[in-house]
Parts: sequence; structure tokens; C-alpha cells
Amino acid sequence: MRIGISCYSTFGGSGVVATEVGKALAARGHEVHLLSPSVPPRLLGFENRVWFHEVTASPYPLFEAAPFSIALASKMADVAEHHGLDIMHAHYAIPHASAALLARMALGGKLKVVTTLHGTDITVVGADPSYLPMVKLAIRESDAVTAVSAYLRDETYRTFKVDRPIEVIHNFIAPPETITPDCRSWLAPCEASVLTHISNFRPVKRVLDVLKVFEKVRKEHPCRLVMVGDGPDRAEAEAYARDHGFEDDVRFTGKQLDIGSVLACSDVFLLPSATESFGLAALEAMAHRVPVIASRVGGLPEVIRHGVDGFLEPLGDVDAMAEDTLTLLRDTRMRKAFGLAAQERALTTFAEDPIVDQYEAAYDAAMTRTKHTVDFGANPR
Ligand code: GMT
Repeated sequence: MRIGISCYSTFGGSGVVATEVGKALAARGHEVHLLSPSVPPRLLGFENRVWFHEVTASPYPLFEAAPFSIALASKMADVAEHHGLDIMHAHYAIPHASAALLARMALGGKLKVVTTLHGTDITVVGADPSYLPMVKLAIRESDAVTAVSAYLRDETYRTFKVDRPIEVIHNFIAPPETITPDCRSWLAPCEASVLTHISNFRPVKRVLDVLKVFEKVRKEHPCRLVMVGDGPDRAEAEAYARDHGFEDDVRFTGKQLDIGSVLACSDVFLLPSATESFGLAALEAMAHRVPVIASRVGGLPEVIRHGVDGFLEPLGDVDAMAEDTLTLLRDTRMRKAFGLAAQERALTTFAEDPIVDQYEAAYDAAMTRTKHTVDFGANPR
């Protein structure tokens, strides 16, 4: 098949899933065209059968902001027409799915649209009245829709009241990257335990809860905190560490491509998010044998088994999360057993191959779907 994949070029989340799906499909012999505002970080080396198409919205004095969605739809239509694409796989509803529908219209209905819902496109921004009608249209009119967890599928039905199948295709773990062997000596000198958090530091991640958990744990057990990523709440988190006198024990590394090396020297991963449709960062930690302590929200219970490979606590319960962390740090055998169970679950339940099979099946289903509620008229091609 010839497949377009449209995504944000983010370090985590939908950008990672979209790029890894693209790479896996290309390895299976499909022709893959990635469309994004810049090269996604996971598209590092040269990949056979993968094209990259940069999407740029040209400025014009009349525009208050250059219309990215229109530029994206135009690029999709152009690439689809000139490379003979069968499918446009939109990752994240806004604006990727809506733009794909426009491209499909521009091509007289000849392009099939598969939309993958990732989380905040439904739970945070999608539900905002300024976007809701267009997200609803995108969900209704895509030829196939997938969601990264059962939780997200159910939330989509609840919020948008759409009457169509939505298939759950979980996030998966791509084959691990190379590990830098000695990063522990810089991250946590003096044999201290290492707690890690990786995110985009948006309010939904509750990074201050991470610092509060660490603040409690460090009073009882020698440890360091590694904060990987960047975003709006980083400055507040750094200020919290300074104001509470433990800034020397926290490393804010900023965005990192090689999170495998950080995870390889981590003892516990903290993810106290307000909501998380799946929690790809948790899965990545688990694949590196790091038990995850998270809030019991969204799709996280589909990933982490409480008391088996991690702990799930009520949202905002930093006391319970600190207690869980101390339990694991004090009991090395238990922590190792949790780590092994986590890795086993990550590499079997969320292995790449069977999950990419599911995406291929979704494409096949989309190719055979004929019903569009919008009348596209004659094919202008
Ligand atoms: O907020 C983020 O974490 C980024 C966001 C995205 O779309 O880039 O992540 C969402 O998609 C990931 C991949 O499917 C999921 O694993 C994350 O749980 C989800 N984030 C939230 O629901 C907050």
C-alpha cells in the first residue's frame, strides 16, 4: 500500500507512535509518506521506503496566524495525488484528521482516511467547544477510527455521541535504542536511587506532584530525581526544587532523544498525570524494567497492573505515591521482580508486530468502506 502518515513532530506521544508505525510499515514493504511541520525526532536515520514531506503554512499580512490546517490539507492532497496514496493516516484529530477529510474532498473521495485518536485531542482540546464540532465530524467521516485505549474509545463515545465503530489499538513498544552505559554516574552520583519522570511538562502531567513525591522520599532514602522533557510547567518545577532547597538533587535534562539510556539507570518511574489515555512513557519505562508509580486515571490501568509491575494511586495522592516509591526502593528483590514483570508485559502484550498487524487490518477495513455521508461528486483527478 501507499500510506500517508500525518503527525506532529513531538518527542513523545502521537509523534512517536506515528513515526514508529510508519517505520514498521515501511519495513513490511509499504511505501510511507510522513507529513509533519518538521522531521519527527524518531525519524533519525535513513529509512528505506519512507519519504518526508515538510508542511509549512506561508505567512501573509492578512493572516493573523498562517492557516496550518489548510496548508496541511493542501500538502496531503498534493502528496496523495502525485504519489498515488491509498490511505492518509491522521494521528491526533486536530487538525490532522480534519485536514485529511478536506484532502479527501479535494481528491473527489479517492483517498481513504484512517484517524488515530491519541488522548488530549479528545479529553482536553477536542471537548473544547471551539473544536468539538470539527472533531466530531472527523470521527464520524473517517473511513476507520482507532483509539489508543479502551478508556479513550469510551470517552470518545461519551463526549461526541458518535455512532460508528472505533477500534482499540494500544500503543506499542518499538525495538529498544542503544544504551549509553555510564549515565548513572552523572545522573545520580553516590549510589543514590534514581527516580525518573519524562513528559512534555504540560499541566496535565502534574509535574509538581513528581517533585512533591520526591521531596517526601528523599527525607527517608538517598535518591536523585531526573526530569526529562520540556514544556510550560518546567520553570515552575525548577523553582519548586530551588525554593525547597533540593535543586542539587534534581537534574532537569530537557528534551532527550535517547530516553533508553536514562531509563536504563532508573529505579522507579513517576507518572502522576491528571489524565493519560494510555501512557506511552510508562510503557517505555516498563520495557526497560522500571516499575511505574502512576495515578489511577484514564488508560493507565490498561497498562500498569497495581501490585504486580507498578502501583496506581488516586489522583493527587502524593503521600501514597511516596510510600509506594519507598517500598520499592527499600525492597530490592521486590523492585527487581516488579521490573521483570513490567518488562515481560511491555514486550509481550504491547509488542510491535501484533499491534502493527492491527493497523494494517484497519487500513484494509478502510479500503473497503464505501459510505460517506458527504457527497463528493465527480472525481476531479
Ligand atoms: O500529552 C501528551 O502526552 C502528548 C500526547 C500526544 O498526543 O502527543 O500524548 C497522548 O498520546 C500518547 C500516544 O498515544 C499517549 O500514550 C498519551 O497517554 C496521551 N497523553 C494524554 O492522554 C495526556
